[in-house]
Amino acid sequence: MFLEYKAIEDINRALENNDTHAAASISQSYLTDLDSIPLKIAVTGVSGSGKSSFVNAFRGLHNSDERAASAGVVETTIKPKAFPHPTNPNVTFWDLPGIGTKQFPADHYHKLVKFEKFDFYIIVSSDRFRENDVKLAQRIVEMGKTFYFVRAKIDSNLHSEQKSQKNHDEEKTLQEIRENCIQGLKEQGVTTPQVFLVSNFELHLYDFPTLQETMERDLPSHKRDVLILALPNICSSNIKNKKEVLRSQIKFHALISAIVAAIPFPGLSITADLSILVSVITQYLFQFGLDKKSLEKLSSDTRKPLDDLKAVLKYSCSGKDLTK
Ligand SMILES: Nc1nc2c(ncn2[C@@H]2O[C@H](COP(=O)(O)OP(=O)(O)O)[C@@H](O)[C@H]2O)c(=O)[nH]1
Ligand SMILES: [Mg+2]
Repeated sequence: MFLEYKAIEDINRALENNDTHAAASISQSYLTDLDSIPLKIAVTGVSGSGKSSFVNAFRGLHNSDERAASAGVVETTIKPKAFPHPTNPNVTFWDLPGIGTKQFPADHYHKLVKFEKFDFYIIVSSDRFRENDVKLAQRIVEMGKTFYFVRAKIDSNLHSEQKSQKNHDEEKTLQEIRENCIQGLKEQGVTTPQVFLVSNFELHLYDFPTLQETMERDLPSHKRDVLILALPNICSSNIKNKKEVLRSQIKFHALISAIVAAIPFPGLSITADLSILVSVITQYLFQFGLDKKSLEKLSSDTRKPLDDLKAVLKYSCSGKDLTK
């Protein structure tokens, strides 16, 4: 917000001096700066807990996508590996090696993985949280950073419970798992643990929506918008929040477009203006998951034919089909 007010103030000053070029260039650098605010999310936990699947799901990718982190393979991460967000490359997920291994002894871990460069940490487990996960959480707190415990594979717990119990009560099972994790963490010395139950295959269910809200609340405001744009399009509130963030940027695009359109070269202005519009609209299609790859994923997730999904999209932009 502060950055936005400052940019508007500077633009007003430039316009008062009739310096439209300066106004356009302030707008442009404001938008460029927004795109380059980094958000670095560290994800860690033992091999097989669901880290890679979580990183993929958060980025809106199937495990089978070529941009996905490989899931289901036994791997020993030996150094932090970055996975950029497909549409917001300034957002990166870092698969961290587990703490307490030979290469990463607990006492030197924070130096080896350069703790300070991450905005927050997600510790993933698919059963109970291990002593080493807790050690890591304690180190993170010592560094003044935030962490969240994610208990993955909740769908498979519920599925087994459903099979084995006659009077299956989903809410009760979820509460039991949540309390069990919290209790286990308290026993290991975490005073107020926050645990989020998640299925990496159905992010809109269980505690992922609460996890998103908690992350948004905890981040400083200039990073909050970056997170909002990077969240998966799993519910209408995410889409609404993205809309608000993008809406607040429209005036800057519009100003650049208006100034470019005012350049007195016949033929050139309209082309330049259109190319700005097409590029902004294309960017929006990616943000809202309406590009070709995202639509294909949606079609496979919802088992609705791709052509049916495309048929309800009502937009045109200088005659181009932007979903191709
Ligand atoms: N049912 C279910 N399976 C999951 C979930 N997350 C991961 N898996 C499976 O668990 C296995 C290990 O997952 P992976 O993401 O590779 O874990 P990593 O080793 O921690 O990166 C894979 O076969 C995944 O398909 C989940 O939320 N639910
Ligand atoms: Mg992995």
